[in-house]
Amino acid sequence: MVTEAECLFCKIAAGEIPAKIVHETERTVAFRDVNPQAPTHVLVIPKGHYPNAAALAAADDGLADEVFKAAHAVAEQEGIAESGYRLVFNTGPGAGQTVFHVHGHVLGGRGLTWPPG
Ligand code: D5M
Repeated sequence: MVTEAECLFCKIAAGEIPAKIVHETERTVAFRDVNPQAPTHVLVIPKGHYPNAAALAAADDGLADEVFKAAHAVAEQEGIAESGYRLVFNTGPGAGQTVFHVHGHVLGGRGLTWPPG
C-alpha cells in the first residue's frame, strides 16, 4: 500500500511534482492526465488523501460535492459541458484504478462509446 508520503497525487497537490494544472480551489485541484484518452482528459482530486471514491464519500464533509463541482467547472472551462463529457472514478484494481488517491477523470471532446472497455 502506498503511504501518503509516497503518494504521487499528494505530491502534485502539494506542488512537489509538476503537473499541468487547469483548475484549483481551496480543497481541490485539477490537472491534465499524462496519458490522455480524449482531447480533454483532466483529473480532479481532493488535495487531502483518500484512496478511492468510497473513502471520499465516507468523509461526509462536503468534499465529494466540491470534487463534482470542480469537475463540472473544468468541463465548462474546456468547452465540453454542453456537448457532453464523462466523469469516471475507477474504484479498485478490478476497475482499472492504478493511482490510489481518488481522482475523477473528466473526458470529452470526442464521441464516447458505451459500454466502456
Ligand atoms: O488513473 C490514473 C491516471 O493517472 C492515468 O490515466 C494516468 C494518470 N497519471 C499518472 N501519473 C500522472 C502524472 N504524474 N500526472 C498526470 N497524470 C498522471 P486510474 O483511474 O488510477 O487508472
